[in-house]
Amino acid sequence: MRKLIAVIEVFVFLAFIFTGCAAPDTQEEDLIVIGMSQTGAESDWRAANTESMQAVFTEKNGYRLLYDDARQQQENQIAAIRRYIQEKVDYIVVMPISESGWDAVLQEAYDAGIPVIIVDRMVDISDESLVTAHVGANFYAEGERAVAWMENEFPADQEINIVHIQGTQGSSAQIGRTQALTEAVEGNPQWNIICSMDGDFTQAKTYEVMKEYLAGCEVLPEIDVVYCENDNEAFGAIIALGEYGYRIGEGGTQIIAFDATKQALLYCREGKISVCIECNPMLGPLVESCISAMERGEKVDRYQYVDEGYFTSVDITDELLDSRSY
Ligand code: GYE
Repeated sequence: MRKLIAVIEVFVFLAFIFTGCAAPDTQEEDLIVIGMSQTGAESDWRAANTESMQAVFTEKNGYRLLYDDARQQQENQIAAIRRYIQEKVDYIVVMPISESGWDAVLQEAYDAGIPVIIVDRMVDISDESLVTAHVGANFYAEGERAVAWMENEFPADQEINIVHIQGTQGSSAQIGRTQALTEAVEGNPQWNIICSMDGDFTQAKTYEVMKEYLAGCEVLPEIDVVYCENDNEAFGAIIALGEYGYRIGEGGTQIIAFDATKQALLYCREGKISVCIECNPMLGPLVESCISAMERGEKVDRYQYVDEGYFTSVDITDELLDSRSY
């Protein structure tokens, strides 16, 4: 029996040599292991962001991607990072739900010698060196683009009523976009925020809070602008406003939305969304080039921002829609 096993072992060994195949273990060992902690799946933007990462971190490209969906809970993200540290992954990639509360766990990753790349939103930490790089967007600049559109759209002496629907509280996207609006309102005595709500970046929550707000008004207010901090919030707001008889678009209630996903661009072409402020979710290639540079021993820039713009109905061409994959 033992002889038979030995013969089989020799045969398997020769088969690997002659077919040119490496044993599966060796192949696995060559892969760069990425532990990724994604915020959740709250929006179309998020789905596109996850897909963009999965498209580049493939075995074909030399990677093994471990993926964890934190379902919008920071404690789930922290638990996933701790698991990745124990598993001794090569890199940790985090899309942080909020800015605060990361010092301890990122220190643990640092002590374990695992580089951490923060993607999309930022973290607010006391020691910057705990993070190797941040790949994402400048959310304050996005907010400034929305404010510039408003300044251009409404005459300076016109009183305007704004409903502000914020994103997930404490996330960089919420903080930056909110800050730009708050500062603009402080500088424009004619601009009034008549209501501020948390839409948590989802269509369902925004539909709910918007309806609740309108249901609680004795007289329906005139609303000139709804500043939605992402597209899905805009979709929810449009449905709720429609149910209360609001006329959406120029001359009525104008919707501002952030992200510029395909569905929002289609709405923009129809006039349902007046301006789409772009936020690019396709960050996978940039994160991958950052990691491959580190693999080659090169130093990478700590902050890497993507270029973004904005769109109004005149910009929505068939080519743009065809080229939009998300
Ligand atoms: O705008 C929103 C998502 O952090 C930039 O999060 C991201 C934001 C994006 O849920 O749709």
